[in-house]
Amino acid sequence: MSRGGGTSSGALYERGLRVIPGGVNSPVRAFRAVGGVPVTFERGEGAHLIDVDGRQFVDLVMSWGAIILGHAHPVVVSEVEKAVSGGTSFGAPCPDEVKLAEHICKTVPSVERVRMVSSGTEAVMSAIRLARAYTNRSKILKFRGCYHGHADSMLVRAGSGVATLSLPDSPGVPSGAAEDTLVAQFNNLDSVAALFDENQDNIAAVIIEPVAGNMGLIPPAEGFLEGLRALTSEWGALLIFDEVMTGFRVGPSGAQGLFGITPDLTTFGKVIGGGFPVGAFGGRAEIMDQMAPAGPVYQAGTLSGNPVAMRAGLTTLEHLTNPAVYETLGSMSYAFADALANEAKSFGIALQTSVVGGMFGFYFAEHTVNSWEEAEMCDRERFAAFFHGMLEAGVYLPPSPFEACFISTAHGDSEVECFRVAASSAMKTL
Ligand code: KE4
Repeated sequence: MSRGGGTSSGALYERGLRVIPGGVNSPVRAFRAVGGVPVTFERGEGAHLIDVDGRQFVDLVMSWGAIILGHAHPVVVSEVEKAVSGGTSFGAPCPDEVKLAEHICKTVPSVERVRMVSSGTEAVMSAIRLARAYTNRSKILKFRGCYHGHADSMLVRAGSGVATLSLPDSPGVPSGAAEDTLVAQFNNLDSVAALFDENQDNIAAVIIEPVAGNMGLIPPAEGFLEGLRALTSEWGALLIFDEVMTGFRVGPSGAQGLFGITPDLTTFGKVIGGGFPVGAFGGRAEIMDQMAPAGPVYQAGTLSGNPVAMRAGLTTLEHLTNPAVYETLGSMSYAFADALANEAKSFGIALQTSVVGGMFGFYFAEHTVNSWEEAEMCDRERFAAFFHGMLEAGVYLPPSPFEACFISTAHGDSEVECFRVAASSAMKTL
């Protein structure tokens, strides 16, 4: 039995391998961590994906968190259809880019100015350039297992697909780019303080996923983010919250609102594009106004702020203004995580789960997981077997133990029950 995709997925994958490196346009999709043939999907409907062989799955990837209202949400589709009928990109200002920027600034108090780009990677890359320019320093401190996109300086001990493929770093990243990247341990303030003691006032910024979603799901330990804020302020470094994943997913003002921390810069992506290619970075006006053409720091993009993506993002965020939406997302995440934990318990299988807002994670491990070092000790073989058991039972999980699960407002009790039944049958095979 070829695990993973069915006959048509397999045929398309074979064709893809002949013209696309690895047959995919983003490595983590290739099932390398779990084996088998990647599933090719024809369409999405609410909480479900339908593959090219007509099989339906409960989707817990949701385009890696980008789809928070469910696939093909009727209002998003209708608004996008209206926008696209007026043209797709002008390379000039359009009304919705102002409206989306206003919405983000109103909803995330630390953001007074925001610049739209076309991916999370671009947002992070630009925020780092801005931090270096603003502080006139060169070093950037990141955390082992955190993933911030594929800009050279961030491909150092990164999570997500880099960890999935067990790439220590990436060839092609010149030592000059990597040597200015310092790496600390997530949830370990002493490791951060030590690097500041060592590098003094040469650190331009600390960049962090305030909730680590690229090594499974690891919430910040009590006091960790507060400690980062204190250390960066003490040393004159900027604190960058990479909220590409958590922004508008874990709460109306993202993780910074949830944990009450004010970063200097924030990066966004995924949800703010409503499924279209959008990233953004923002922060205090006195920092952001260093960006060209207001200031000297250059950054640009042909499709930045295009009317269709802006309309999709704005329509999506306008459906997320009621805080009750996040209470529902959070309780639904717990329903999935608890179903998993209960099934594991009934089979005597060691499993750890974690939940933050509209995302949850799990590890096959006896030990609790609070850092990359603990995440990488989880049982990857057991994860791979569980992944395929779930896939066979109609649930599409992220194909890597170093990713988080994402739900949408379209996920409900029937999806939880389907998930529970699938987990019960998958766990029998472990
Ligand atoms: P993109 O360039 O993929 O839009 O965003 C990069 C990025 C930046 N920061 C954080 C915290 C992120 O999670 C990401 C991208 N997330 C991964 C999923 N773990 C995208 C999936 C993929 O690489 O295919």
